[in-house]
Amino acid sequence: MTDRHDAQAEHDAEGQAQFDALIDADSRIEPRDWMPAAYRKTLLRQISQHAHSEIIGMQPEANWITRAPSLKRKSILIAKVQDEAGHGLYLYSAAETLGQSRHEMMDDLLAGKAKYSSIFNYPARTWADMGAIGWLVDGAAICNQVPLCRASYGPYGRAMVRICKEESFHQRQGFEILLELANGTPEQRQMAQDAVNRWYAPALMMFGPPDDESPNSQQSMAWKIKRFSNDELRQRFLGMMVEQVTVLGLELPDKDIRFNEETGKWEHGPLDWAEFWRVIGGSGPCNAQRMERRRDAHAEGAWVREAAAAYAAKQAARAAEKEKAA
Ligand code: FAQ
Repeated sequence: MTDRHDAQAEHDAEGQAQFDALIDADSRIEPRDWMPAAYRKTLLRQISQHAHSEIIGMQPEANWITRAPSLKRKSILIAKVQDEAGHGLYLYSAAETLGQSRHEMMDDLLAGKAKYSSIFNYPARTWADMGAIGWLVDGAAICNQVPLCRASYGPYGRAMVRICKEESFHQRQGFEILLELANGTPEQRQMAQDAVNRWYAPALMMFGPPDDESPNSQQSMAWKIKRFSNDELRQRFLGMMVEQVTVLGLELPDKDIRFNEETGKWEHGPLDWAEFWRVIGGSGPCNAQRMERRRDAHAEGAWVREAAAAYAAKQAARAAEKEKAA
């Protein structure tokens, strides 16, 4: 018993040393490598939350597919929503390499145990919201996710490369929707400004709580999962939006935005963090609706999962028979 215990302790110490060396060298941890249990848990938490966000995030835009103003807009929006489904799948696959099945992750989401991004609990009221979501929400997503391409866990970083390429297209399509509306009739312009007004603060809050209220940031940065803090990325995003909004000819609904010459950082006005925690806690404007729709979609898709499982079982049985005969 003691020998086994000693051998395990020695194995863990060696594993930890190798892990530390890989992190120090800015190298990658791969699924079969030894990793601390807390590193695995943090990754599973972040990657599964991220996957759930992509899947729930399909809803505000899917809501507008049937009402898109032209065939061209409709096909672009369908493609974008499909991309989000694909992002969810890459991310569930990356998370599965850490030892939890997609099935279990989905059960946690449906049971209300797993989080997804706060931003997807806000309603998409008009067509201009498709522009604001693309420009602000996908813009914030890219800003947060480009550094994740260098995340220390290999499968996560690699999934993020493709996701970021697609998010970049998403942001441009959102910007272009707003640009067209901003240069349209006074009503269209007002609709664009109204959408920007409603999505601005929730998009800033997507980056997570302020650094001094972010319990996970420090350790995640030490493990090189996160490369920048929540506030650093929020400030970087704000700087990008300040420039781009001038091209749109619209305004960000924040009188307090300023560039602080001393710190070299962009600053914004106060954000309603009580609202943020309320939304995360399940009491945002659309939480109940989003979860109900997800549960319905899951139930409606049961026959597809059953058919796929039956097909896979048939294939496996056929392959086994072939092997036996050979
Ligand atoms: N919403 O200690 P921290 C997209 C939670 S994808 C909900 O700072 P961390 C694409 C956090 O989980 C958008 N919960 O946490 C798209 C933690 O709770 P826990 C999703 C949030 O992990 C576009 C607690 O608060 N992106 O938009 C949020 O170090 C258009 C304390 O926070 C990602 O998931 C929030 N906004 O930093 C799709 C990116 N913020 O777990 C469709 C990857 C914080 O301890 C249409 N994730 N919390 O119970 C990350 O970069 C990080 O996880 C952060 C949070 C930065 C989100």
